[in-house]
Amino acid sequence: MIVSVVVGGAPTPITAVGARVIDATPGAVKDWAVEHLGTNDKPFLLAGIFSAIAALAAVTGVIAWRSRRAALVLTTILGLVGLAAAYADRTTLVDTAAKVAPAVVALGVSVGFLHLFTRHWTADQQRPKRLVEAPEPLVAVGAGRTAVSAPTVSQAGVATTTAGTPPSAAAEPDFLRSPMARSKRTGSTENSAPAGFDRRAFLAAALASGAVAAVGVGTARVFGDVGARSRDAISIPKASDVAPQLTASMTLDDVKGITPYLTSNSDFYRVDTALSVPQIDAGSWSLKIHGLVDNELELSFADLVDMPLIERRVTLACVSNEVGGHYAGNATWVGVKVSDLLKQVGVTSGADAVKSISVDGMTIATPLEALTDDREAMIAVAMNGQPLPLEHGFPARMVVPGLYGYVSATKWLVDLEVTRFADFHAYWTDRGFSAQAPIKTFSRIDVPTSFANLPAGKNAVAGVAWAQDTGIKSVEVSVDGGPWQPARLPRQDSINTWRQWVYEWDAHAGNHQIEVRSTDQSGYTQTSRRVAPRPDGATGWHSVNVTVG
Ligand SMILES: Nc1nc2c(c(=O)[nH]1)N[C@H]1C(S)=C(S)[C@@H](COP(=O)(O)O)O[C@H]1N2
Ligand SMILES: [Mo]
Repeated sequence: MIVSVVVGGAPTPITAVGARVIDATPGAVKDWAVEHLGTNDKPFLLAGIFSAIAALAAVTGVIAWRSRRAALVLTTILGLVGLAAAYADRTTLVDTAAKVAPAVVALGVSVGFLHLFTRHWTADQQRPKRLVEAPEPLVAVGAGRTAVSAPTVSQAGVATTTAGTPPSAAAEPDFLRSPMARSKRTGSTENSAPAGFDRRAFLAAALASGAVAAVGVGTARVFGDVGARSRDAISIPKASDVAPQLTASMTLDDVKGITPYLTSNSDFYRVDTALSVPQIDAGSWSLKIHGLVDNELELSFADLVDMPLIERRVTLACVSNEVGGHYAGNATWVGVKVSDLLKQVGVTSGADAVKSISVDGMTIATPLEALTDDREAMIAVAMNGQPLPLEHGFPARMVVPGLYGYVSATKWLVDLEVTRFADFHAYWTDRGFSAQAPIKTFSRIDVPTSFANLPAGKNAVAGVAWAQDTGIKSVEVSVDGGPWQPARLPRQDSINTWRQWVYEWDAHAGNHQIEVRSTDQSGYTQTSRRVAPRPDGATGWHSVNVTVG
């Protein structure tokens, strides 16, 4: 099972337990994890769970030394915890199989092998301290050879030698008469093994459990690859309404060290609560639209991409992004306008929100207005010319320009319910984040980086700024608290995309602090006041300190 996580990245009871840990983690701890561990928070959590499992396994081993029954009971309980977590974590039918099956196998394998490993261990608290076990459970591993040791085990689980209390002849195992075994006996750790310990059987069982793990990896991969195979098999039709041609005049990509205008799929930030990426087969996927509507609708993937498709460049941003942070990315998306879908179902009066649900149970509430106004919110099916990457929501996700991801960008989307804000709860708003969360006007210095050493003279100070659904009007730079100097901006692509900026700085020797701020097209200039991401997004000017000369 451990191998299957490491090698296959497939869902296992471990990730299921992890998912429950994530859900139960207080918001503040989650903020800390997102902020300090970034996208590494998942490996970090898994490493933590593995350590805990290793510790539990060691404890179980020690317990088994003293009482097999207690160890078996403990292992069964742990297996059931994993099974329960896997069951709670299930989503689709395939997903249930992919998650619950490994948990059942894990339970069976761990209990089964613990039983096998310790089958002949007879050490038990109930037994007198220095009793040497009768060797009935000897296992013959080969003609004339038995590999069972029979030292005594003290009450504390620490082995003692039998010196001075020779076992009765009847109780003496064969090996005690073999010269090799005898020589090993003196002072060897072999004596710390419980009665009935069989090294060969132990090795065989260990090998067998390795084989079972390998089969498990294979099985997990077959289940686990459903999404990848489906993604490889589909193609997305061309959009009938395409984004304006992207020209060199809209970017500053030639400035060294600047964030590229378009973020590649592999560089795109990822923030979600999914420990194992949901695996969805587009062929069996469907999207339900229901709630306060005249006609409910259920669309297959083919139905969805049969509708008119639009192509737009949109910059997504995460509310957890700190000043200077990198939880934002700009991509070309293709999808179906949410307003087209809502027209088709007919929204009834009184509705003011749409609750979207992902296959893994994420619930996100979006204001109805943001889904129907001219920002052109979409159900996206392609990202930068490819079907959505699995990590970014394959086969379909929401993209709503101008709203932070946690109130809009539902990945692995399966359900849309037209409703009222007053009538339900959503995942993040239950954890202290605001229900309404327009992206705040923001700017970041990409180059130079903090603590860089620069030559005196002309240096490019550059970065990105965004104010989705409003548009960036200007960006200014201040050095050492001096007057704000205008940065140069390329031609605006769209109000929903970030804008790169550059300022030619004539640097003099010494230590300097460079600050940036932007003004959006509503006339709002970023405040210097630093606030944390919770509850509705960070504010403050980004600055870097550099040494010149
Ligand atoms: N199913 C699901 N969708 C989700 C999330 C999630 O945890 N689960 N996180 C949201 C958040 S907080 C953000 S910022 C965006 C990030 O999208 P990305 O990972 O594609 O960059 O996805 C949103 N959609
Ligand atoms: Mo987010």
